Amino acid sequence: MKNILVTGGAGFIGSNFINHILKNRSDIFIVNLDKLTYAGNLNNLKDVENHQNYFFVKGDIVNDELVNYLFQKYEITHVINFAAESHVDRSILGSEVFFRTNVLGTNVLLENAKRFGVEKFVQISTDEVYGSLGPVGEFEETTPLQPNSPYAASKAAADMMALAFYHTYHVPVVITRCSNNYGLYQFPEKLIPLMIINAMNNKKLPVYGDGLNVRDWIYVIDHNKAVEMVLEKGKVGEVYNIGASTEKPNIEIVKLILKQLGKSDKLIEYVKDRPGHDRRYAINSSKIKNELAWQPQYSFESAIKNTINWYLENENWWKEIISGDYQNYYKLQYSSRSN
Ligand code: NAD
Ligand code: TDX
Repeated sequence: MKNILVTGGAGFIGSNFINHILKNRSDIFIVNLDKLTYAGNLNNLKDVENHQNYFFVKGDIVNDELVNYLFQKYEITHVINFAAESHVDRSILGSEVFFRTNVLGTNVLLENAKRFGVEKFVQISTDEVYGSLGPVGEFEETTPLQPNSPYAASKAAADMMALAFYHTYHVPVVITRCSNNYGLYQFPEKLIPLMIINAMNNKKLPVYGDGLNVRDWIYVIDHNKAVEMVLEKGKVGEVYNIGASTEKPNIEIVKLILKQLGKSDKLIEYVKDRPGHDRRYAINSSKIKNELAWQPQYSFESAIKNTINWYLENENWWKEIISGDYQNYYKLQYSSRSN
């Protein structure tokens, strides 16, 4: 039995991970430590909340006393650190909480992993640590880090600390760097859910700059299967890129969403660009494919369709979110963006 401390398990990727694991594995016990910030949502975990191999703890990864207690009480053997402040635009509005959670929080987890001698520590990082690409080329694991937003810089700092704990103390760290995820339960501040929900409400769809920035998209289940594989077979001290080779300019995604929802392109509004906006991401994931035999299984065409349908069928999930503090965030984010 593995006793895994999953942090940030009430967020988008973490909750999909927990749902996936508890449905498919009986040899894993999960302690989910999540602060339940604006992005954490226990509704994502309704199907598993009473599962015998699952326990939820509301708390902060920066709280060393709590983390120490959980390692001891649940005899933690593995850590998967999803917890983070994850939205680039929010990091541009204010960077402090990004440094606190993403850097100090990771450090607290690493210290405890060292103290208790875990078998593996999976640090969930991002392709954004590599910076921005021109029209050609891809991010390799060896690409030098050049983070451009406060979010990306905080994730890069956490990666460096994790690798330092491997080299100095032999903490069995493995780092994953994935490209842009989409799927069920994604908070509607990120491109895809934001555009779906705005379109459903006949609100303007704010496209930054010329709409030609490119992201490399992966369905969240494919990402999580890669994380599961890294947990099992990933070599310690290594970094694994994860992606599905699905590059799309933002405007293409926005138009696809409008088309599927039967809405007019007139809802599109080009707004002022994100400051420091990375132009293009493209990830080379040959290493995880060759060394761990991972392959993405979902096609973009069918998984994006399912994702849009899920938001159509689950208005209760997102209506609760957008009726809360979300409106203040939205006003703050978009009041200064109109061209
Ligand atoms: P998210 O914002 O949806 O969820 C983050 C979760 O972490 C929330 O449940 C939140 O409550 C929790 N959290 C925040 N601060 C915490 C703290 N101090 N202590 C405990 N819990 C805390 O994020 P996501 O999109 O699910 O991303 C998960 C991870 O994957 C992040 O580390 C992110 O950097 C990384 N990542 C995301 C993407 C993407 O496209 N979303 C791509 C690559 C990597
Ligand atoms: O309203 C919008 N309009 C718009 O044009 C929003 C929210 C975004 N965009 C653009 C900016 C980006 O080029 O869409 C693209 C995607 O934006 P986000 O969804 O904010 O994602 P991104 O900035 O690429 O970062 C994401 O991928 C890597 C995640 O948020 C990170 O957590 C992850 O590490």
